[in-house]
Amino acid sequence: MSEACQRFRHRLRPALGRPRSRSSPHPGGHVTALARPLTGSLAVLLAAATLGAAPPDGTRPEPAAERQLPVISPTPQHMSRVADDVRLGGRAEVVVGKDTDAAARQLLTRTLRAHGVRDIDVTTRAGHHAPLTLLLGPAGRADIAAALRGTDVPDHAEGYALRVAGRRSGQATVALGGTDAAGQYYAVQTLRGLITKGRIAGAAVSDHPNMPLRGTIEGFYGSPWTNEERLDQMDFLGDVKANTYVYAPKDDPYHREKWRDPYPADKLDQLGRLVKRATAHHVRFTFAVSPGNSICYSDPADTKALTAKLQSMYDLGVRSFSVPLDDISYTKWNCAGDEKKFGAPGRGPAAEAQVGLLNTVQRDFIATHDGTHPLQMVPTEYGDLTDTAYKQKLRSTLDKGIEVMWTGTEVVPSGITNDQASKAAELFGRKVFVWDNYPVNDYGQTAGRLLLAPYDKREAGLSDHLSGIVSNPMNQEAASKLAVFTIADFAWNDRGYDVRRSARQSALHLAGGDPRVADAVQTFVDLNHLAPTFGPTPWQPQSPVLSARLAAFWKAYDTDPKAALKQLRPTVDGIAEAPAVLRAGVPDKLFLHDADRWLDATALWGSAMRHGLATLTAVQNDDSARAAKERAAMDADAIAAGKITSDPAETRPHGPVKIGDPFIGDFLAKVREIQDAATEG
Ligand code: 14T
Repeated sequence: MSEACQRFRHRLRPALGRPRSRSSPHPGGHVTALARPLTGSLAVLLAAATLGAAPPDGTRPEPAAERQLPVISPTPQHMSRVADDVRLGGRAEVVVGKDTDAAARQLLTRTLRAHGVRDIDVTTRAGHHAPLTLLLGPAGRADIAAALRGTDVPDHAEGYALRVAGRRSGQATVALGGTDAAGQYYAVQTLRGLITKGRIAGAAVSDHPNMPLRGTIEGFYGSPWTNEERLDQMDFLGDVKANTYVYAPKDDPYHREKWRDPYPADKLDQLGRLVKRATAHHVRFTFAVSPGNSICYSDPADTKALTAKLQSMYDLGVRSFSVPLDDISYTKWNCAGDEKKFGAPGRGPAAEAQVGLLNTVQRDFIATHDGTHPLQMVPTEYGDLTDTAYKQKLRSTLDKGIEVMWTGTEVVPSGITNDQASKAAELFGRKVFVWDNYPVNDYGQTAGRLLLAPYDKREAGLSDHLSGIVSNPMNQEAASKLAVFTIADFAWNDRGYDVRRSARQSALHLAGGDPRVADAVQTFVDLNHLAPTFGPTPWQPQSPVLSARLAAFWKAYDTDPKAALKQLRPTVDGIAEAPAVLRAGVPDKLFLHDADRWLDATALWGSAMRHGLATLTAVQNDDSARAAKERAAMDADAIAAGKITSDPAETRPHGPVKIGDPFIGDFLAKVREIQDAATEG
């Protein structure tokens, strides 16, 4: 087992010692039977309805244990109700110690403030002057350990235990204990999720990630993210308990072509700000430099140039590094010296040269610099499971502490199974770190598309074979968050992952918690329900909701057209109105910018469909003049929608914006046929 794997080896203590009569197994985790997450708005509404509502006359108050807990994402390993909900008033006391994590503390006070707690006393000793006391620090701190009252503390990096306790006196305590600094921060993130309508749900949570590395890799071709987008990404990654952002934009010249050159001062400045923001959210800003297109492996000056580049990033505060060697040729050398040293070009010699470089970086740079995380690399053979001289060399000679990335099979995989991941781990001689090309949209088939489908077809149990998963997202940072939210959920708790629940939670996150806005988000997602696919057939079903409703509509139309039209109307209205609901209700301005043209197109296609329904209604009423008018309006909207293209400055490749295809187009075509037939008849 590699050093890295040992460091992160999962050791879960035996299940909680207490009787758990109310607990029912939940895939990958345990939540009380009644706390089993309901999907979506129902959960939110129920939570809201049961919190603090006075029971109607003659009914007994609901026992605390039977009230719904809010849905927390990523899905915690264990969560149960142990107390009544606790009201957040105007005052609270936060008890910290010298080992309290600064980021966690800041997040906690910000959270309390955001929920109207104006008077916050941060102290090192509880005075219990305020109605609410929050204890934040290592789980082993005496006051925290006592207040956790036996809540299991996971023996695991980035783990935490949290317990809410109300007292008859009206005083309440919340214990937030981490197994390390990141764990403290994640305890506070979970606390955020437990707050609804001014109340903290009375929960006990024991939680830890199943995969040590979780997050995103900015590793696509085309327009790199702006610094504003990257800063936004750091905040977001913290929210979803992800700890990794790899900086590897293919089109940053200083990352690839000009890898030897130092960053100019202004770029360095921007990177420095980014590193700080990442650190404030327990995100490891991982700097990647890709020298493979021009490096001379046998020239010590090149190795020196590489470590100098890494050093400049170390000086900015970077502690995580990667040397990707993807998308380069290993059938030619870049200098005569390499041919002399390693022989004729080929897979084996290429691996030998790469291993020489990487082991040197590991030994002379990573191992000699305080606080660094294991070096990461991307092999040139990153997307298959064929054993070759290249992989043999890598697994037998590459330093065991180095993380090796792998994309799953076929680069853009339609799924990743346990068998495949276990095979990859065997071939590379260590757990692999998945670079998942999801939801990246930088190649031909994705022209004009936003890929918004939630993460799917990655098998539960992958955490046994992987050291982590990072998403390679779209050129559009904010729009990528819909899918990345679900990927972070899976990487935290693959066995507890539920795609429908995660998709709903992701929509709610984007909607700032508003269920009605989240419904519109999900309508929009349905029209862009795609994932990266190299082949001609998408493996994620496009528009699963709309396509099923349209199929049902045409079936019903044959027998009872008026009823069918009435039934389809809310779906069509939902599409036509979704853009306005999103524009008014989504607080994320970057998302609205990313989605702008797709929202314009959705409004037009929705309007075209409305005119389509009106055309059919007019045909049913034998009103041919009206039918012709509505048909013309429908065609005009469809033509206008078809003219919208993606922004070439933003995306690569670029093309006409696609929405709900082919279903909307097919629907309109059928309306035309019916109207034509009625006219002829
Ligand atoms: F390093 C890798 F793991 C990787 O996936 N590299 C690139 C990546 O930068 C890109 O965003 C992604 C999706 O297009 O795929 C890789 O690049 C390819 C791979 C191909 F097989 C580009 C074109 C290909 F045909």
